[in-house]
Amino acid sequence: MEINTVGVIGLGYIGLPTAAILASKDVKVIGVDVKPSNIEAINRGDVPFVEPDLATYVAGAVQQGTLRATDTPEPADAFIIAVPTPFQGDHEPDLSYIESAAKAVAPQLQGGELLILESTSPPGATRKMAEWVLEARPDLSLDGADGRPQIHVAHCPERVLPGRVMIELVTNDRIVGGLTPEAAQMAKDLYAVFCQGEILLTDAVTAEMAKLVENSFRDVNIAFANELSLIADKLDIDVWELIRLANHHPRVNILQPGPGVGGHCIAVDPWFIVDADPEQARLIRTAREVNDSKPQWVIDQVVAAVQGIEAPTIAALGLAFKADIDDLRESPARRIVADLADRLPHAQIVVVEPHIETLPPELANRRNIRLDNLAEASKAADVTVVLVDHTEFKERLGAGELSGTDIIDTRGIAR
Ligand code: SAJ
Repeated sequence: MEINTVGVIGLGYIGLPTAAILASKDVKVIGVDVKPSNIEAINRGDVPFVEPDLATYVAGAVQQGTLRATDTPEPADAFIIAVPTPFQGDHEPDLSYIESAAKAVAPQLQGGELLILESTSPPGATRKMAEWVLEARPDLSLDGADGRPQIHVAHCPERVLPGRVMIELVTNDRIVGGLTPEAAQMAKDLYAVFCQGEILLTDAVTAEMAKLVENSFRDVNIAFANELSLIADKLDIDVWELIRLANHHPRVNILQPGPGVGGHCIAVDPWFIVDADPEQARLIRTAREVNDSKPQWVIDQVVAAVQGIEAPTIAALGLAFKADIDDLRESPARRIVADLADRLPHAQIVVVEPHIETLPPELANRRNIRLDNLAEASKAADVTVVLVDHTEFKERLGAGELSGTDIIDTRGIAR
């Protein structure tokens, strides 16, 4: 079946770029979002968040008439579901957004359509999505049984890096897992419209796990580096020198320790594997725990460093979840600053974050936290804690700035 019209459900960090790139290839795209301000912005040709080059694609597609945003799904040949999958309770996946999307799409189906789940999902979520659709539409089927028209369901996880989305959508290889081989092949044909990477076919659960495993691999390896940083501190050796030396071995490649793991993927996805098999996923769970406990260790180090100083000033360098971005969501640095302000009410905390103009809500209006530049922070600080390895910090600390203060360096840039 030829796919001329695609409904994209969820116009966020993944849905909107996917919608825009398909529309740029002359596919008619109907984008669906629950947020009226997003719909209005997109229909004006604007993008409601920052992602390089995306604005050009969206403005072009809206002007060409190939992309339109609305609040309810409409009939289409294929649907791509790109909604959030956060966790709830004790790190259990929350599939309620997928369920709502499935129920919203179901009334639009006639049979023959392709449904793709793009959201990062726990194993079994694609089948669950199909079940929600078929509950609402018992007249349809996955296999054509009893003469009921078929729908084709596949999982195609996104793997693009924020900041490089428009490039990586085209160049990355993709994994496509079908509930049936036919569904996988149909999804491959659709992605081939814009994806120049290899498109690899498998079943839906393997595709779900592949995405989770990629991020867990990284989490486990960062946890190894973070654990080494604690051991090195006990032994009074430099963990960065240790890792640099060990990495000279041809088959060793240790990642970097830090103040903890931030972002909305690596700190979340491994829990989906733990939830799927709590008994066996021991290493994956421990890695999460090691990485999640690192911010507390950093806080304890700062508290120890200011002991005995009557009214200490602490310079906190960086709030973003990683270097050279302005994204503060799920950032360990943010948690460390907030907790320090609670633990040390008599201290002044000067936050330096060159990528923002105002502090996030939970840090703003706190008597003992202020945002300032590096020069001012450097003048005032008794103790400096490096939380993000922004290029600007690397250059200026490398040039000896802040060398007069006691430095707790969670990123290894002040040496
Ligand atoms: N970090 C360290 N030490 C390191 C590397 C990273 O502490 O050696 C920390 C970072 O500071 C940050 C966190 O880990 O707080 C995550 O950063 P990241 O750059 O490793 O990854 P993300 O979250 O920006 O994007 C990841 C990518 N996944 C992989 O590299 C396997 C991306 O390709 C995925 O598309 C994305 O997750 C996602 O959406 O799942």
